[in-house]
Amino acid sequence: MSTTDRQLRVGMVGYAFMGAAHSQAWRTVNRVYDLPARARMALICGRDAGKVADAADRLGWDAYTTDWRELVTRDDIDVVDVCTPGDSHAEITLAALAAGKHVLCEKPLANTVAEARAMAAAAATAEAAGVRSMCGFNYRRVPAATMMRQLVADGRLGVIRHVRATYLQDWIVDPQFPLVWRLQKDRAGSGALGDIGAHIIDLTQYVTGQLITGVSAVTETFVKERPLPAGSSGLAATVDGAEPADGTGSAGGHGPATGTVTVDDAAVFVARLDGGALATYEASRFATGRKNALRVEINGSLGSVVFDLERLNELEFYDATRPAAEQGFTRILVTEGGHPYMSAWWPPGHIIGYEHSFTHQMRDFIEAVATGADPAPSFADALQVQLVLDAVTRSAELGSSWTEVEPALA
Ligand code: SOE
Repeated sequence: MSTTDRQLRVGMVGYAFMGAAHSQAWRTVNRVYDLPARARMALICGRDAGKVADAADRLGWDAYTTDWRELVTRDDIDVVDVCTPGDSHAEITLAALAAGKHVLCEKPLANTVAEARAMAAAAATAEAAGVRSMCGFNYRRVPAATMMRQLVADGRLGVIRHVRATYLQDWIVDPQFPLVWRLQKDRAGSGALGDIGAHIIDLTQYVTGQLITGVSAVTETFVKERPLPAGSSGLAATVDGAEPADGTGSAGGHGPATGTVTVDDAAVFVARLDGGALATYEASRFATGRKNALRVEINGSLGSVVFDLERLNELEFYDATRPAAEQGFTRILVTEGGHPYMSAWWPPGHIIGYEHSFTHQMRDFIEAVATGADPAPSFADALQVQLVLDAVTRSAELGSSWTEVEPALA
């Protein structure tokens, strides 16, 4: 229970998968953590009045609107939470920052580097006036992933030599799966690369404290034409067939017409990090049997560590400083009160799940807003991820030629 009366009135735009995950977290966070402010789920926005009314009721919001411009300018809103497809992140976020609202924006920050630069610049200006902004790379807040960073920062791995990251899904393996908005470049920016590749770029840079400086990449679109979803513009359905984030149409079955897939189905690249490590990345929606498999392995001069989202309460740690006879990968159960974020949850051994990463995200954001601290990942951090995505795309277009990541301060 929070011991404060200070309220942060949240307005959220979008109510599909991420909107539901964020709602769960806003609902829970003050019941679990004692924080300097209490989030109030004041207003939710979507374009379709009937659907957003239902979402408000189902997800626990006080009121709803169909006009995001009203939401970002209302005097009784303090925080704007952007959970829409990428094509509206920049417009909503820039308007919210201009209105003096704190902003939490889902990943990837934007669809283009130009948009991300504008958002990072606006966030820097707003920061001087006490306005905070953060990008929603939630996997940083899985306790085992946070602990992985601590092990690296404490020097337990020594000099980092290798980073090996994969994020694999299979939800579009069927060529008859419809042409949903995530498969449209103008709505999503890119495909597997920006949707799930962005997560492993952010996570590995966060864990190692090293930034990617250059890449050599290949991308592929295995199925180039797909049926349009019936009863919609063809751009509306979400990954799980739920309502689109902005209520732009139905997500039902599909009809006879087809359309062109304009994003990558898979992206694979090698990279150099500024601390000297060599890294490999694979993001795919065609990894048959892999539903949401994110794995990161780091090898250093003194040890190795492995995080696997399908076993998110654990870390595998190899400590090369131990006597040879005792060496081997050790499974650490990350459920002790002393582990990151865990003191507020259950007794040791009582595991947590995917949704907790969002609760931890809201915890850190509320604390930053209430205390005036800088939340991370900042929009500047998210711009850097966007620059890596851009370098990967350019490299793939140039037949995998080595491509430097543009500096953020260009
Ligand atoms: C869909 O591919 C998706 O929901 C991503 O958009 C999320 O960021 C990821 O956490 C799970 O998969």
